[in-house]
Amino acid sequence: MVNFSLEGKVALITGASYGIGFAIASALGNAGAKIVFNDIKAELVEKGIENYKEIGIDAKGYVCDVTNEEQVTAMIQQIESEVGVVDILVNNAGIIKRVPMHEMSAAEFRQVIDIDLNAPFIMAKAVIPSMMKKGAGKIINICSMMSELGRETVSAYAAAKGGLKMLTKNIASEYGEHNIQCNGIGPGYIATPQTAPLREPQADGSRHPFDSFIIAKTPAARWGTPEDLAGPAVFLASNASDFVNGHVLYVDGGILAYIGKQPK
Ligand code: NAP
Ligand code: GCO
Repeated sequence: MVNFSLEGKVALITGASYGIGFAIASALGNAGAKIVFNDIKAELVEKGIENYKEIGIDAKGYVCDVTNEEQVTAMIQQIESEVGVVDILVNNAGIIKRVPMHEMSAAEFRQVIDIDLNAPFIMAKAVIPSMMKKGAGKIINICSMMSELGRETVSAYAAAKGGLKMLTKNIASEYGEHNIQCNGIGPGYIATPQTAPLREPQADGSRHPFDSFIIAKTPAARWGTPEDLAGPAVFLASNASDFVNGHVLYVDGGILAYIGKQPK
């Protein structure tokens, strides 16, 4: 019998007050996991707890900047004493800056790398020792189309998400013998606040050019929703994927497989 249940597991999803993190945490909660999440702003943690309560999930929220190793270590210790050892870590928190590379400051580049790549390292490093003691663990890194492809203005983000794909493979390689599986989810273009600027209707009411571009590039001919990521996340968080390790599962409606629809 394939086991997709997460009963008795503690799942920590970073940056999960809303967006993709909220959808993944909700799915893991509905599969039986105890949900723990963090956000960098206290008011968003409070809002997130309310949002989870509205869908029947009694989540615990913590204020923590995932780039700050001291805050992360303290948060993991608090979670272990208040809730239990983290069985499932989803490194979801992330930002993007859309700036032509020759105009991007080094500080802006570093900030994106810090949140999108250094933080998943800090978070994984904080939970792996207890997973090793327990003899099991699941780490899921939220990668991107930009783990495979580049595009104008997203150099820092692509570098971070490309690095996150390789960090995923390296954690899988280094900790597989401890029955810790580390995989990635590579969402396609998903309708969340992060991509709202790319879907902004034009002054004349027509679609944003990038919106039309993504529709033409996606065999499913639609943007993804955060809920499209729910099933893949439950699969990678469950014992059903115990022999899947170092893999990035692209949930992109087929973008990576498709040359794109010929313009009329
Ligand atoms: P989003 O709507 O911008 O949400 C990002 C979340 O991360 C927010 O809750 C944000 O909290 C949190 N966060 C940012 N910096 C943080 C920090 N230093 N410490 C803790 N939390 C922090 O983004 P999303 O679209 O849901 O994306 C979530 C993840 O999926 C990101 O890693 C993104 O790169 C990835 N992704 C998104 C898409 C897409 O099309 N949307 C596709 C592929 C991959 P605040 O609001 O307090 O800043
Ligand atoms: C962009 C988008 C993408 C998505 C996602 C695609 O500006 O190209 O924000 O980067 O966020 O990462 O998988």
